[in-house]
Amino acid sequence: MSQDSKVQAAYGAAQIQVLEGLEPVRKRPGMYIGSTGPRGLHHLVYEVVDNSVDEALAGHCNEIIVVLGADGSASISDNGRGIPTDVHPRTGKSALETVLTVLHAGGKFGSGGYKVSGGLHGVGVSVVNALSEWVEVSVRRQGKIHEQRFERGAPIGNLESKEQPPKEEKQTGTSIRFKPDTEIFTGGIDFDYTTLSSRLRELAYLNGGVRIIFRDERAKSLTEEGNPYEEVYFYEGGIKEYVAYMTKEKDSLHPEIIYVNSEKDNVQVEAALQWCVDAYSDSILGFANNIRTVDGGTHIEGLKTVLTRTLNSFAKKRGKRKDGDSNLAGENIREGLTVVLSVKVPEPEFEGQTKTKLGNTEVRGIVDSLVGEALSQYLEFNPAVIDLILEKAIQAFQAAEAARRARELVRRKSVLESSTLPGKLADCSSRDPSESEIYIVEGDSAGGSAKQGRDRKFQAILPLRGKILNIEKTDDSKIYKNTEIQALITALGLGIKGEEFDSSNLRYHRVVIMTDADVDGAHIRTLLLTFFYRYQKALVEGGYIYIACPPLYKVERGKKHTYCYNENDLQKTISEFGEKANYTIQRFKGLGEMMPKQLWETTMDPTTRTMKRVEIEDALEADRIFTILMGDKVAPRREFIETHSIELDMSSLDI
Ligand code: 0RA
Repeated sequence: MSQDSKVQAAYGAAQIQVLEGLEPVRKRPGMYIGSTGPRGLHHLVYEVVDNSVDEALAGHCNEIIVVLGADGSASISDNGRGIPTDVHPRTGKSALETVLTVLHAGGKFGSGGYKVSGGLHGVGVSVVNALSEWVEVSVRRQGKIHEQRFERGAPIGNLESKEQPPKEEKQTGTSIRFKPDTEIFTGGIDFDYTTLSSRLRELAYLNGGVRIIFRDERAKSLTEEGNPYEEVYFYEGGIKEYVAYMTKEKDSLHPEIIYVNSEKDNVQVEAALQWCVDAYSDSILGFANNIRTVDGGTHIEGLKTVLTRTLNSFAKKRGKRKDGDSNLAGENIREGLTVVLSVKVPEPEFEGQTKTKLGNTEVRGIVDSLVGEALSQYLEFNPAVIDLILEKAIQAFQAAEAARRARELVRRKSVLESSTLPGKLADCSSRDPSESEIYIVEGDSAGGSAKQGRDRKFQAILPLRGKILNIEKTDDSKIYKNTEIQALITALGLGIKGEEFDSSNLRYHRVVIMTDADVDGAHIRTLLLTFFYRYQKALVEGGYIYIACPPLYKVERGKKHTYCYNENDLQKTISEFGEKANYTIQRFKGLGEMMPKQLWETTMDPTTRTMKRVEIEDALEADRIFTILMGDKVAPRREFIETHSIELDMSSLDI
């Protein structure tokens, strides 16, 4: 055999092996990327980005550029060392080709250290290759540019190498461009800007000093001037800046964010903590190897334990608690606390159905001891800070005690647990919560229209008078004394604040907030949302809360009429109706002005109405927004309302 044909034969054999190697991925993509829907699609980008982040974690890369191409491709470039291109003597293939065509090959070439890969993602770039119509890889390394193309997993031709232009000789890096395969992603391959930008921003926070540039070159995203839309995420302060962002609307209890960054037994622990004055809940955000651990795990357990122990010990030392006093509870100490905790573990174990809970038992003790040391040291040197934190925790402790007493009182009177429904509730006749809905309306006159207009079989009406209490600013004991809130709690079957939510007690599976389409209405709606969010977050998370969309105008011409839900609608209708002497416009100032039948037709009839389901896309963003809207700081609230014009467009609230 000639040299040439030998090479060809070897190449042919290798190619077959490759196809066999990646075939299972194309056959059962779900096994590798979870789904072939939008989640799986975005997973492809994360997979490649994770490799660049690994290169950054190893200290060889500080810039990652992600571009969504006009042709439907995504490209991820970094200035790392570049994937090695030398030929492996046994496989006869370059390292690059191996990484792209052999399952799980990525790690073998790595230099150890922490890897994002191996965690939730970590299936390897070869999976991206297998599920792409094509992939183009370009590597700058050792003064050369090496390029290779793949189609549906198979190499098209050999690795081509050419000299780098002399000026760029020292530049190194990897660029991977791919177009997801529509044969696999049958639901479409349209990347969502917000989904990707949130994750990229998060990665930039978690890896301080790494610059992530995100550019969208797709036609639909071009700016008015016709340029691609571009954002740069770069946070030198890392998670410290993350905490600063999360708390920027709140009043901080201490001027400096408490920051811990150390390592023990190869586990790296980074934490940033900030207590704020007027926040009642805590936000602890955990990550392991850059992956958000939604369900917590050993790192979070370690953090909570050490916070409780350290602060109780300071409370004694500083004479704030006497020997006989009971300890401050973890919740008391964490009130108003925002933390980002990011650990990097060599061999992470992710547990739970969604693999978002860190399982490594050794991490609990490591976080406990490292955070404990740093926190104690910081607090020793900042007695004013510890006193403020303790004061807040003790207040929380006392409020919790008061609330407990109030709750017991309430329980004894069995207001919450009795079956006596509030007098002003016009209940529906159905007893099946899954088909029942309750409309919460403002005032008796709107309540009257709604009662007459409803379908009483499955629609209940609860009119509330005036503005309900602002729960952000109130402690628990007051909540139970407020009659409007009591009515809400009993009508819905909510139980005690913060206690495990039992959806089987919920009396209606659709809770509809129906307020006037004006500023007051918007305010009441926000108060109600805040109430649900703070009182029983699971209600919002479970998708039980809805917002009714009543019309603003009725345009009438002769026997024909149209309802308009916003200014746009109105303009469109007017231009369709033509000459002005031809039609009349009625503007509804409130729900109470509508005839019951009108209210039914436009807002309550399931076959014709539109309703918005309230979702917590991002609980933290919601928390931030609630703080802006409900907190004491007036300036940010005004600014927010002005820029988001919440009266007109609830969807911009993202809650
Ligand atoms: C294997 C070994 C080395 C780097 C990489 C892979 C690598 C992979 C990707 C994927 C995207 N960007 C990347 N950057 C690097 C180490 C190479 C060396 O020792 O020089």
